[in-house]
Amino acid sequence: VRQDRGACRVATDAGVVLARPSGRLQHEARLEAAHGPVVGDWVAVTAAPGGSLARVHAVLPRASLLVRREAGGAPQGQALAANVDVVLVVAALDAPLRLRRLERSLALAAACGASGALVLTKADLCADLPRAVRDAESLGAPVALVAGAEAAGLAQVRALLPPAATGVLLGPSGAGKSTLVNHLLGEARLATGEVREADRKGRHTTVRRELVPLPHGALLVDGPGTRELGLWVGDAEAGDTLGATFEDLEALAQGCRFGDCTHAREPGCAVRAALEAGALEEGRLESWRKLQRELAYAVRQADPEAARAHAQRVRRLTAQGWARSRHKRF
Ligand SMILES: Nc1nc2c(ncn2[C@@H]2O[C@H](COP(=O)(O)OP(=O)(O)OP(=O)(O)O)[C@@H](O)[C@H]2O)c(=O)[nH]1
Ligand SMILES: [Mg+2]
Ligand SMILES: [Zn+2]
Repeated sequence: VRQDRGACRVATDAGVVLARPSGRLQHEARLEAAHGPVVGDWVAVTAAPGGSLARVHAVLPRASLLVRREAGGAPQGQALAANVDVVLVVAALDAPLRLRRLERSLALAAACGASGALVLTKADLCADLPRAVRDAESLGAPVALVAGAEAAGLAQVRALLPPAATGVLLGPSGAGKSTLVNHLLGEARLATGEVREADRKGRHTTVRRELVPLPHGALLVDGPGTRELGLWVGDAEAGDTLGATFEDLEALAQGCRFGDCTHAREPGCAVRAALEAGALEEGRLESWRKLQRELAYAVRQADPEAARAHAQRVRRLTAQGWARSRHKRF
């Protein structure tokens, strides 16, 4: 239910205990971070005699794993939470919505085998509410509109999180994630922080990921604000879809003359036709392309078989390229 430095908190039938992963688990987690226990995991744990830390021996198979690509350095996944049903993408309405970022977060949820929904907070501070809602709804995910502790908004969030479902809040610092949890709890249990007046950004108040049982029976994971969200997939089977976010574009592409249309210069391209007719925004098409590439890369990383096939293809193409350029030159 919570990750601390070097230890974790595990909910057991005897209450929440502090536990440390076994040597073997720690070793595996060093090799591949996602092997270690993360918030939302079911684990096998034994109590330790004499008040020392309990021991986590194994992580049970996961129904889903929310992972993002770690910023910078070698490409690797950072597990955010396990057994996630719904990702609640949180955005505050005291600043313009950044649709591309929301789109990316929804795509990450889909790639990790979870469903995605948008939670727009600070509706009380929004200058043009109808427009914000229209923009958010254009992304094809359910939208909840929250204004502080106002009951209607909280009911919308609860409707996205059925009892026994596990949700994760995903959004930048200052978006109001912890505030939302507190309102759902009906008490100020989690720390919240003021945003900076100048740019409405938060101050990274929440520093640990934590799973909170809500009174209506759902579980909700709060955590530090996330700015960069690189696509990654929890396991090879889960992710080969960008989900509902791009369903309209995928349907459009079905109308292209060629099955492998890249929507660049091919004749009979339905996607370009929609662009030219003004029915589709260039930025959205770019975002779709970029996320498709990122997803394909992430799937290859998760699936050694696919990675090998890709490497072979690249080698073959490069060899052909070499052969062709030699042919040209001599
Ligand atoms: N007016 C208004 N303010 C809100 C609302 N939700 C949150 N806030 C304020 O926004 C600020 C940031 O809220 P937090 O809940 O700490 O934000 P957070 O997303 O948890 O931020 P980090 O923990 O830093 O990632 C606080 O001052 C809240 O009181 C809302 O619906 N309306
Ligand atoms: Mg917080
Ligand atoms: Zn096309």
